[in-house]
Amino acid sequence: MESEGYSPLFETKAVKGRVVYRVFAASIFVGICLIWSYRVKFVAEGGGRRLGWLGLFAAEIWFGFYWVITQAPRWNPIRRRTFKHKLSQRHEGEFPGVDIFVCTADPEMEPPAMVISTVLSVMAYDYPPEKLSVYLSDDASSKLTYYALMEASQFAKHWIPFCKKFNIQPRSPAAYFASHIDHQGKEVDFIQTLYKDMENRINYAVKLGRVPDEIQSSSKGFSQWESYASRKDHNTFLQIVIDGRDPKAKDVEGSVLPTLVYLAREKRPRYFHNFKAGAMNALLRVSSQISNGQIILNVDCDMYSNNSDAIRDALCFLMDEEKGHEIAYVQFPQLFDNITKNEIYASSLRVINEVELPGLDSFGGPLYIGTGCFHRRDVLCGKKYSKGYRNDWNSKDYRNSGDDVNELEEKSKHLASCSYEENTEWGKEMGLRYGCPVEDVITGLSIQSQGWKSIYCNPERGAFLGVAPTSLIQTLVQHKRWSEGDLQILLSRYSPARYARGKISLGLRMGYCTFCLWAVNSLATLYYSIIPSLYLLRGIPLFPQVSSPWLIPFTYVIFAKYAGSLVEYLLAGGTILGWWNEQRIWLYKRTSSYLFALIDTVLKIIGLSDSAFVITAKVTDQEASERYEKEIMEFGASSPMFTIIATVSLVNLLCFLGMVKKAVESGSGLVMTFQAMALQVVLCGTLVVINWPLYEGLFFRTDKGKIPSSLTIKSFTLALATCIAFSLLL
Ligand SMILES: *[C@@H]1O[C@H](CO)[C@@H](O)[C@H](O)[C@H]1NC(C)=O
Ligand SMILES: CC(=O)N[C@H]1CO[C@H](CO)[C@@H](O)[C@@H]1O
Repeated sequence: MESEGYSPLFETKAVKGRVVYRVFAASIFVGICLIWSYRVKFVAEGGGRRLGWLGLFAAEIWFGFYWVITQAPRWNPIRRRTFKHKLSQRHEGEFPGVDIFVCTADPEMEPPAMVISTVLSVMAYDYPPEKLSVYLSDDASSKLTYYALMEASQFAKHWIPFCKKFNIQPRSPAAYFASHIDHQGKEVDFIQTLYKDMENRINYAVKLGRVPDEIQSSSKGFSQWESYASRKDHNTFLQIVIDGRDPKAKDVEGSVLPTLVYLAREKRPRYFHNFKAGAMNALLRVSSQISNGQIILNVDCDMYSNNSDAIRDALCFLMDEEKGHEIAYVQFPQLFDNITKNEIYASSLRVINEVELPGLDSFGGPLYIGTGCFHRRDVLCGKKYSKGYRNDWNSKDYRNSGDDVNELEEKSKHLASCSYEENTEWGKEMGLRYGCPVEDVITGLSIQSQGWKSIYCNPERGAFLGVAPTSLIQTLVQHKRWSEGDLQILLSRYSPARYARGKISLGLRMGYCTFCLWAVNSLATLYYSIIPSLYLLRGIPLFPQVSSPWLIPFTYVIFAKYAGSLVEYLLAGGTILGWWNEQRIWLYKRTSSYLFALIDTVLKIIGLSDSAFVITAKVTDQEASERYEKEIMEFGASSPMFTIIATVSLVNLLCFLGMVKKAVESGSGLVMTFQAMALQVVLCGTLVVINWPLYEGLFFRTDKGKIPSSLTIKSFTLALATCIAFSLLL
């Protein structure tokens, strides 16, 4: 659709099959209404049975309501495609500056060698290097990370020209050499040797726990650590490691290098540091003095760039002459490169990436998920949307090339000091918003509420690849933080249920609620996965009998819902076993992570607890790593979360076995029991089957990843006590 010489830089297409989906969804909704009417019409008699019945009804009301909410992202899905050749034809000479922020916070969980591979991958984008600046924020203020960055700055002189000459992908050296084992050619071997040597030096220093003295004395940057008291008490360390405007800073082919900056903001025990949001805001200010790029890309330190065109993809949206000026940020999906085929921890976020985020794009744009996102600097710094706003890409706001670098460093340091933000709007209306464990989502919501749109960009070749959790506890802890943060957004002043009304569309508000209500799901799920089984053990039916026509809506809703979710999962590129594994993790997340998130949020509201930011470890030991590759579930630790999921699984096992035993003993047989309580038998049986890996971990395994015996005893006792108490009381 070209009109009067304007030809857009991107196109938007509706996904086919929407009508079919809507009819299907409507049929499920009818089924849900019938289930509700059944519960109202036949309220059970008798104290005990009635109680169980009403609880189920409440759970079904919740599930129905939540299901309606989750239809928003599925209602109107779209796909976007960019035209990068048009972008270069029209704008090649006037590209804006791009500042890339990489955040790290712990050299043990996030090894320096991994961090610099990410840094190198983003330095090697196909983009004019004089317009590219990379900032590493190190909240651990670790000499080791700083040292690794110094090494990387030397290696970059070989790596960047090598990448561009041979147009290799991906441009993270670690990922490249891991995936191209059988490469040929002297040049490749040379670079690989350089890389391996550097990696060895860095890993040696890490193993030693300190940077060797001769290296420290050879570089003036290390002297900054003289004032260092502890990780939580030190000055700002700021070093322009490569100054792109320095005529001497050239790679081995004589081309300009991107600017590279190390920052460890000031920390004092008296001042709260606001985690990653605080680090990002310090970076925003410091970078405004050094390069002041109009576009900001932020990536986590484990998320290397897998697609050297990603900046150009993002610019196709932001620089589009017609629609570009209303777009605040362009979010790429969070993808992972260590996912096993059947994703035992469901960590690929497949449905979120392929269904929910594209679905929200049609209602005003995806959430900001904290990594792989291109922002407009102005907007991130608090600019409100106004009609007719036009960005001037030509405003070259660069410092003079003659400025003294040392002076610049000294001048910029106070911008990263603890007290700088006192009595300012930083963290409130400017920069990333503070006070929420998911600072990214709340910031995105607040930007959208100011009238801006966002875009979801999901090119065929994944743009950013990170490290997914490789054990059950990591997965559960990560989801606890996410669901807790999202729930806090619902209760915060930015709540998509209240504050955002009239500011963003209803579809988008429902979309946010899909995530914000994760934690609330815990109660209904816990009820549904325990109570019907206990009633089954007692022989009390809570669902229609096989002979009753009311069984039809139940069966239809269950069957259609799961068939729909399976198809969705397969279309998103998953496997059948992967889907099955996801159902298991879904159960575990809801009964543990979400439950704890809900409890913690309630405690926080009544003032009894504080939230903390937990970093997910990016390292695993050898044996655990082998189990991960064989898709064997990793427990290993003792955690209250495991106690819950193990107890629930054992309650179901005991109920199922008890039911079979009773049915056989009473002579009436399994057929009679099934006719009277078909759905309870199926539900309990499914829970037993899906929990199989857990029973293995409890009883059969002998490796280190099994469930500790103390936990086995504890959860078995709890489960047995629950069953007995229930039998006696009812
Ligand atoms: C990452 O890039 C490589 C090419 O270097 C590609 O083969 C691979 O599919 C990409 N990964 C993802 C997840 O898209
Ligand atoms: C850090 C980490 O755990 N990386 C692992 C990702 O998965 C691959 C296998 O798929 C392992 O080899 C890595 O060690």
